[in-house]
Order: sequence, then C-alpha cells, then structure tokens
Amino acid sequence: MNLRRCLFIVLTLLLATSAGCQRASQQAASDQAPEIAAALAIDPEPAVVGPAKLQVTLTDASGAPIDGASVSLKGDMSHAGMAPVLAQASGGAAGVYQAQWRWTMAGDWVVTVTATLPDGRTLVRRFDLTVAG
Ligand SMILES: [Cu+2]
Repeated sequence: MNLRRCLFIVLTLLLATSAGCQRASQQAASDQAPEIAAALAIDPEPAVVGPAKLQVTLTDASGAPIDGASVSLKGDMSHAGMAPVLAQASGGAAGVYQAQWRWTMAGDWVVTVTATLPDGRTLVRRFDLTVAG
C-alpha cells in the first residue's frame, strides 16, 4: 500500500467517526414525545440570583398527569464559559416533579428539561428565562 492510499483510508475513517458522533449527540438531544406537555414553574418568580425551586409538570395528550418519569434539569447561560447548573427532580405525584436549584448569575438562561418517560421515550424541552441580580 502506498502512502497516498493509506492517508485516504485514514481520512475516510476519521470522517465516518465524526459523522457518527454528530448523529449520536443529535439523537440524545431530540424530543421523542412531542404530544406530551411539559410545564416549568419557578419559585421565586420572576427568577433572582440565589436558591430556587423548579417544578416540572408532565401531562399526556388528554391532560392526564404522567407519574414514574425520571426528570433532570440543566441550566445554561447564553454566554460561554460557565459551568451548567444540574439537578435531578424528585416526586412524580400528580405529574409534578420538583428540584432544588440555584441561579448562579444574573442574565439570560436556558433550562433544558430531559425526562425519561415510563414508556422509555425521552422528552426534551427548553425554556428561556431571565434571572435578575
Ligand atoms: Cu453567566
């Protein structure tokens, strides 16, 4: 095998690998349950820097609460260079899941709710909000 052919094979493998990664991460972030409603409530409202409670309510297409889901929350700010705020919500009575939270900085936030539903599907919703200082 000559050098050019060898390089070609290596490059092809690299491209295939990176394309595979991209597909996998997109799948992980995609919403598989669009008919399920997820509502986010925050306390205090409006949000201010400091401790907070976040509450996620899951209901199906007929409005019935969904219990038995595993719900996690991730907060990201719109600017780069900050560690996300992470929390696991507990509960699941009457479709309500609660988490202790802390807004670590004033500004624009995106809260991503990820829930593994009892039927195994993954629900992903994003909520934009502004935290006051
Ligand atoms: Cu920040």
